[in-house]
Amino acid sequence: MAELNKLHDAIIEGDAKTAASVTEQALAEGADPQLLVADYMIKAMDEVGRRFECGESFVPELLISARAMKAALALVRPVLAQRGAKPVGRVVIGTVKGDLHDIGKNLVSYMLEGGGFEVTDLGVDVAPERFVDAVRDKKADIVGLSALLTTTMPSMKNVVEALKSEGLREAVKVIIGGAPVTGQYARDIGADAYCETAVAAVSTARKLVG
Ligand code: B1M
Repeated sequence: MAELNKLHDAIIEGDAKTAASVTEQALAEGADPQLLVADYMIKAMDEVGRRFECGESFVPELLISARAMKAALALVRPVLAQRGAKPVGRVVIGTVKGDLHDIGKNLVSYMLEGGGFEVTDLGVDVAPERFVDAVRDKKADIVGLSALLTTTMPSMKNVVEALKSEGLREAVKVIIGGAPVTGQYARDIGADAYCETAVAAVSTARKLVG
């Protein structure tokens, strides 16, 4: 049996090779991919964040941990995607302008795919007009916005405003998330929902598409 605590520790230590091999073994043994993400990967990144915040580690450590997390996520993604059958809705998702954090956004994207949504991921540093164009082109039911910096949160409001001025606001639901974001902020900017976690994003998206 794969030793899942090794996955947690490998992400903290930035050991991408071990993170990937433990994930691969666990999946081959039939481990639940959502459990791997929620109980080991996210918890490891929480610890990475805590160490950074209290000055025990610095940006290079963050980067190698992020790389290890991505290596493990890349293996989980196709397994989650296989779970979805007929798309239950279309989602356009991205990290807002000025913001390069993509781990949380990727998790949300993969979980939504696993939950049966067709997801178009625009990546990071996405300008409001790119969200608007993608919503129109993909005929999206939901647009998902992620922000990890207090300085980039206002870009979420800019997306809502851009959707309004292009006459698309009534056609699409807006969900937002990311560590500094709150339910109050969602209400303030006129988004439809705030989701604290990737798992919550799936249940919220399902409710929003009825
Ligand atoms: Co940055 N960073 N970072 N960083 N980084 C934070 C966010 C910070 C809180 C650290 C700190 O100082 N305490 C701080 C922000 C402070 C603030 O604004 N209040 C910060 C800073 C300051 C910066 C830089 C400015 C640092 C610098 O250069 N001096 C810089 C900014 C770059 C930029 O974006 N322009 C920067 C850079 C980086 C790295 C590149 C080194 C790296 C990112 C690597 C990458 O993403 N590819 C990084 C990291 C790793 C972090 C921390 C440590 C971890 C973020 C993370 O991946 N968490 C973070 C500290 C922290 O959060 N404790 C920090 C794990 C992830 C699973 O959680 O993203 O919260 P999270 O996603 C969750 C939920 O929030 C939710 O679901 C996810 C899973 O359940 N969620 C959604 C997220 N999006 C959602 C969307 C939804 C729904 C739910 O619907 C659409």
